[in-house]
Amino acid sequence: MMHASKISDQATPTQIEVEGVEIRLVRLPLIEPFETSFGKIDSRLIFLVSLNAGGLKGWGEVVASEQPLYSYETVGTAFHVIKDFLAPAVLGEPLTDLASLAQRLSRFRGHNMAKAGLELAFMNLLAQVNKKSLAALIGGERKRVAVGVSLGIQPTLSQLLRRVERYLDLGYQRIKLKIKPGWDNHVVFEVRRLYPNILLSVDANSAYTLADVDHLRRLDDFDLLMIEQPLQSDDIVDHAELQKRLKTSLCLDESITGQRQAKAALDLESCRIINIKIGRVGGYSEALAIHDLCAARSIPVWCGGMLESGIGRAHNIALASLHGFTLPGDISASSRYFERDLISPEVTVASDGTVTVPETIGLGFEIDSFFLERQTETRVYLSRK
Ligand code: OSB
Ligand code: MG
Repeated sequence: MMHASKISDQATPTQIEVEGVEIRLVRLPLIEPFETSFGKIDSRLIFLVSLNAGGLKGWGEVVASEQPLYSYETVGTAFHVIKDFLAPAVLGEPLTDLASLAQRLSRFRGHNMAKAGLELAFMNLLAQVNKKSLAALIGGERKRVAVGVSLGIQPTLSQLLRRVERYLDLGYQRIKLKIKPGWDNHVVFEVRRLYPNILLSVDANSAYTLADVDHLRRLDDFDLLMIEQPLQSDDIVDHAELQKRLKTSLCLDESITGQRQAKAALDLESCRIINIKIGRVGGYSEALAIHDLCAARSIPVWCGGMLESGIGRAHNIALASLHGFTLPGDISASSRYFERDLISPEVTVASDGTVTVPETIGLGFEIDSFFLERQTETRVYLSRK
């Protein structure tokens, strides 16, 4: 297949002997609180994983939050699972490719975000070994990726409208509004009234049930690009029923925890669009498989975000460079969330609403080690026994 991502043909098979795994928790304050239907945060405890091998260091990020609200995983569960199970598995026999890593982690059930942190760090290592950019390593074709912004629930409508205006002025190609009961139809109505032609979507983060179908159907009046994850976080069946009764396309986020769920959702017609988050699906291997599955069925995908630091953001940019990512991703500039990021240069969004895909070897960004050390709250180094 000409356009399939490269899961297995990563240049020459290499033997990578991981000598150490570092886990680091880094606190980054947010420039303003971020509120969704499940809660509100003021800062992000960024979970970094790095792998040392042959004088190289590969960086990954675990996107879990501090509280089990978006998913059952937390910074605490990922810390435990990586330290006690995943890192020892990686520190055993040498690894050859992404598939060998995925295979080794697959015996542990669940904990996708923890697994993804290791896959990200490993792919950053592999990119350096093969002297390629992350995007080139996975077969990404785009030089720039289209981006949109996700706007949290605001205390007032006028505060939301100011933010919509600000991000449109900055060039963002799509506005996504977080919604919940009591902050939905009237808000979407106002935004659509003021901006009749923008790409507009909403994300409910599972705030409704099928009993709300008549309420949700009113969203059909607003020509939305999609309604993201309206129903329960593990549901595929009710979404299929809802999709039948809506004109607007549904997009699944939380429910798609791997390629099996993606296939089931497409077979059942539970959605017409899929949001791919590397962390939620357990890493590159599953993300690439879902991309390829959707591409084969002409289902558009886009790259979701989890308020990542620049390290996770760099991986998202690489992923979104694959040809099937035809809708703007939740990949904002570093400055949309943070006063200062952990990487240099920071991620910036051009006035045409795109982010440039780095072509340099590895991550494509330098780690700002001074700032990284200053913000580090916890650091654990695990090495071969
Ligand atoms: O549902 O896409 C989501 C943030 C945290 C948890 C879940 C979600 C989000 C976002 C923000 O929408 C995406 C981003 O800008 O990183
Ligand atoms: Mg979402």
